[in-house]
Amino acid sequence: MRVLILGGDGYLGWPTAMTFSKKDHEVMVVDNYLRRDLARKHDVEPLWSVPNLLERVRTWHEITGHTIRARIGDCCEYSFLAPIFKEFQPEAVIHYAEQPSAPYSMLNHEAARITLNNNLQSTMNIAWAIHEHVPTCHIVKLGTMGVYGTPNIDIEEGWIDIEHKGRKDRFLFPRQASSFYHTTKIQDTDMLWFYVRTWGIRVTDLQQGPVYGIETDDTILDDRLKTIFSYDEIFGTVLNRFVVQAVSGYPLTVYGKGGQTRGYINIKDTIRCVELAMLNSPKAGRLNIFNQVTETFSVNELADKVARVGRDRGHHVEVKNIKNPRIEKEEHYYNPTYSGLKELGLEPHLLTDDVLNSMFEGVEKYKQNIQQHKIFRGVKW
Ligand code: USQ
Repeated sequence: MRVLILGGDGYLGWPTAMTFSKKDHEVMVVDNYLRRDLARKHDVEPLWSVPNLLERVRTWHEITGHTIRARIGDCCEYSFLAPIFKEFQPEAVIHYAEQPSAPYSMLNHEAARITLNNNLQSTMNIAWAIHEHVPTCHIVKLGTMGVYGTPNIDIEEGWIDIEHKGRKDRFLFPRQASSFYHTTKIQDTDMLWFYVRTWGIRVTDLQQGPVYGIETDDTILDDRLKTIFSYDEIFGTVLNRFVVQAVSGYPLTVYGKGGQTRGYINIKDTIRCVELAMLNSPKAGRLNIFNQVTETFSVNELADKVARVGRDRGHHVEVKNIKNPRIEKEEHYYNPTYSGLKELGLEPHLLTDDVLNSMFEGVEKYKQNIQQHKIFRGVKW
């Protein structure tokens, strides 16, 4: 397939591009380095630096003989994005081109504005470019489990049947996010659902939980092909952060009571899920939604696992409950459905001790790069 990957420089975008390219899809990546720029501006660069996207694409070609085309530019600029759709005629577009951090979106007015403008404008531009230039193209958009919040009922896979005063209909499952970033993802879904109903485009929305992991089959081919790995409070997700904290002797930062439960996923499974979604395009005029997680854990459970494996490896690991900088429930019911992607063929990589040990190995090699001041600064909600 001809696949356009927007946000192709990111934690998920770059490994997705390599996997698809290796499988002989015709891949083009697009990125404007927003995440790199924000990380530099806020002094929260990843654990190791990675070459720029054009260099990575050259290295990929040198090592595998496969070609990934790359364009540097902003998906919020329609005059940049639309011609790419017109010329490349993608059959699928993978939309990762969003500001991905909840804490960043709560930092200040400027950060909220960037999050809102970037996430909604890019999504709207993609819908228009498809409508105008390649109406059969399937949008696979990365959403988030955070759109649902933590309701006191089971979370369905995107949709819910409601009976009201004797009549029945099907609606998007109620959404109530707990950060401004997550709220833009709700707005994305609403916008795309409108265009699906109105223009008959095809969309799959992947509601993903926090991702962990360092490696995929392709990132290990050469150090220059590594994906970024963030451990700071703004761009790092909780499990990746805990492993770095354990290696550097920083007490694991459990927010509040630590009963916050989420669905988690290994980076290898993210890429497989995106591939399965892409290969199973909905019919015109349909919005597919999948919950992209493989198992659920509380923060306390994650901290216990990391502490146990870390101590077995000789690290001195402490766990500390600190005042929660976020407004979120710390004890709650959580029971999401996540069967759709498994029915399409996902075979999950679960969070075993082996997986944790390989994450520790990956981080220990870069221990000298860990800067403890990046770990916690208390971005408050
Ligand atoms: N947490 C801690 N200590 C930490 C960091 C986080 O206790 O040092 C807690 C948070 O309070 C939260 C949970 O761990 O309850 C998950 O936090 P996170 O920072 O790993 O994830 P979050 O901010 O929700 O966002 C991440 C990604 C985002 C994605 C989302 C999926 O950055 O792009 O959409 O995970 S989800 O959480 O399911 O909405």
